[in-house]
Amino acid sequence: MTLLESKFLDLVDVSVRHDWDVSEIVSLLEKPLMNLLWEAQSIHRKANPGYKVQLASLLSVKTGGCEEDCAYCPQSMHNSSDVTGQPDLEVAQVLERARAAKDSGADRFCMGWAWREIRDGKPFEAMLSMVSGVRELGLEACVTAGMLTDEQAFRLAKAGLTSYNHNLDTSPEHYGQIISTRTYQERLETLGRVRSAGITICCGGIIGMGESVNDRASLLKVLANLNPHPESVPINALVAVEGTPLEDLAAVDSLEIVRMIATARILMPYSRVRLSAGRENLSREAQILCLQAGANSIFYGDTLLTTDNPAIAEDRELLSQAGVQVNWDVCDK
Ligand code: SAM
Ligand code: DTB
Ligand code: SF4
Repeated sequence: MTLLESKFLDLVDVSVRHDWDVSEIVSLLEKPLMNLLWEAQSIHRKANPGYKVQLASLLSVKTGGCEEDCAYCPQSMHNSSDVTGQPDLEVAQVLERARAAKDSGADRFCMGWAWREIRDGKPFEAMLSMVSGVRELGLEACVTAGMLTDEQAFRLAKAGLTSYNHNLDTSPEHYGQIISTRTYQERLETLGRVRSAGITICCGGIIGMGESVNDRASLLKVLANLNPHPESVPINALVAVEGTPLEDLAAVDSLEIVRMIATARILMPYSRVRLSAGRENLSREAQILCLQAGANSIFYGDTLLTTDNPAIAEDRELLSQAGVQVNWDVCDK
């Protein structure tokens, strides 16, 4: 870093707040783009020096047939997408995929179950073995599997789980338009159980579901006012899947994603902000703007849960063109 850069960064304020109100956040989301980018980038450079991007690989362990009615989700049994219930993957298959992810350079392995809530029994015991197996490979382990009890959270923590993903998805005000089979409050309670068990939280949302700027600000307010902030904040753009009630929605403008990421970075300076679903619709330049605005993680690997993600080779080229730091030693071995 040059002397001038370091003198500038000395002046940047990265205080961590938990008392944001919606109007302040709307003002950030609506700032002239250049000013928003300047502010987000300054905070990001000071709080997370070095532009390091975490690569998170994603695998669907239990696919389809979910009882919840999330309007965006191809895995809901209320929707008529092509995704049908599949047999659960077994521990050995999952660990093989985790090893391959590690060999291609991933730092974190995220596993998904299309469940409303975790039930005890054989699949939960298998989940615990997957978590400990992923940790033994030296990767961070993340699980997303719906609601859970205190006891289940405690057992996941004991198995070594790094993080539990449980998204709030949209604002409390817009939630009823998107999901009717569970409440916002239930989501918050699960997050509380995860936190109490000592597991880090991965919690974010989706844009492009017909929400207003106020809704985006309101979601960000809930996230930023959690204390501590979620360690990871995935920002997804809706992947409009045929057969879901949101299938006809137009792809969200890429600059809206940049704005959402920049604002999340300003509100939660030290969290890992993940540029998540929807990258297939983003140009290389839009993705680089997202990284510049403060995204410091991406989903890495050819598929998300049931939909496509950019190919590994394409991402490696993108990241090297952007000059960000990733775990290349592993990739190049
Ligand atoms: N069933 C669990 C739950 O809902 O927490 C875990 C799996 S669920 C598929 C994980 C997250 O994926 C959802 O909370 C949502 O944010 C995201 N997601 C699902 N479908 C999506 C889509 N079509 N576009 C963008 N994000 C999506
Ligand atoms: C998150 O926020 N996004 C990921 C992960 N957490 C589990 C899931 C995206 C799913 C996109 C639609 C699909 O592939 O089914
Ligand atoms: Fe089920 Fe999760 Fe999909 Fe909702 S988002 S339908 S809870 S898999």
